[in-house]
Amino acid sequence: MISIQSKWRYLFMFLGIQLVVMALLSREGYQKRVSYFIRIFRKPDTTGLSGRNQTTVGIPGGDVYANLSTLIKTHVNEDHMPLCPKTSPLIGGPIHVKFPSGLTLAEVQRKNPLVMRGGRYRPPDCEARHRTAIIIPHRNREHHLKFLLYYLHPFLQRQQLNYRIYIIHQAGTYTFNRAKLMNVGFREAMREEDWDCLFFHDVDLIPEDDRNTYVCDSTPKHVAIAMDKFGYKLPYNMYFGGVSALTPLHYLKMNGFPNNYWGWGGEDDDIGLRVSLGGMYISRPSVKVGRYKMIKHKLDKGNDVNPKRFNMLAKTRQTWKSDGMNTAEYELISREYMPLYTNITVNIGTEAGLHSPPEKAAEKHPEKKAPAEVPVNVPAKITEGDTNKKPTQNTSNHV
Ligand code: UDH
Ligand code: NGS
Repeated sequence: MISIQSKWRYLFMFLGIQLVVMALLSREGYQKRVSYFIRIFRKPDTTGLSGRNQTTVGIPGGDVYANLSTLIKTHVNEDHMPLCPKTSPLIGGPIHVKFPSGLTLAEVQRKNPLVMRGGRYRPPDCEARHRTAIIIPHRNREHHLKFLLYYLHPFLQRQQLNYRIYIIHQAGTYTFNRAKLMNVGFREAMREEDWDCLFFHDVDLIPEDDRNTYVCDSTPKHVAIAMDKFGYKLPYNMYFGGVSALTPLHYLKMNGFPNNYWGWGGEDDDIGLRVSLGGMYISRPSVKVGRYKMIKHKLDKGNDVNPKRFNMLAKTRQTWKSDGMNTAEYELISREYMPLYTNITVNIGTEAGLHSPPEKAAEKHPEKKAPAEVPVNVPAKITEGDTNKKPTQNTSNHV
């Protein structure tokens, strides 16, 4: 018979063993085994949200930073790094997006310790399968940018991408030109690295599901297909706005984007048309994963609705070969390697051309110096050959 004393002994032994097991499991390196066990016991997802990419435990509460603490910069031999898995084990599905007041860029930086200067990231423990440049047209939207960076950095890290975020900042106060800024972004990103995919991304759209992978398809991809402002569905069939993804080859085939849409509207429809004029189809993610929350805002000062947009759209078939990436003229004002992004400030001129009024934009940024190897007064024309240029990476704040 077991006495009361030995019962206590057994109980303490049992608790002791449990403690040791828990301590072992919580050690780094056992994390994978823990998630393996959780996966075995987890109920199958009945929400219908888990697509074919879902391989890991879901993110508690959709926190985009969950799982990322398992990434630690280790001293691995970069020459012998294994290729990252086809589907990242860090992907978790739906992301809960909210916009807390008081968020600062310093906080975003603190939460993303592995992001290098210029908004550059490579997975620390495996060689990425995909190299993606994010191109964001920008002016006077710092508040939106802060939120986008807060969500986009961890989102891309969860996808184990080799990526960099480029902000293409229009200098001066002349009417905004979203599509021309994208042409600048394409050229400036490609001159820096051999990206295999470019994501053209509005600053106010926050992805809500990390199974929406930021990699290119074999055809141009319209990505922001389900926005909250449109009731999470496409507003119309040919819609190509918000976020899209193209390979350099797709971009060349459609002669990039138009340069002549000044002000709001129509340029995204023109880009959509160019895809078919370039002999390509549009691909899209599923509406379950291509979900975005838009940061609410009004039409910006300096971005009035473009009254010429319908006339211009009617002529795209005649103009796309003579207006696009082959005729994009601009003056690079600066390239700054900020902690969370590369900031490219550019003079894109006006409807009357690049040199009217030429000095104004530069005068507005007297503190910004011209980059050493790009002469400011020489219009930067894009040629096919340029897309493969790959100078050495400079990590200083100003080039
Ligand atoms: N953008 C800026 N600064 C500007 C204007 C536009 O950074 O001054 C960029 C930014 O990345 C933005 C994108 O260009 O996300 C698209 O511009 P938008 O957000 O103004 O366009 P959207 O169609 O919203 O998303 C317009 C809201 C009201 C339109 C009403 C027209 N009937
Ligand atoms: C279309 C615009 C697009 C615009 C889309 C959504 O009408 O540029 O609405 O606009 N095309 C033209 O005006 C020709 S939104 O609801 O986001 O303001 O992207």
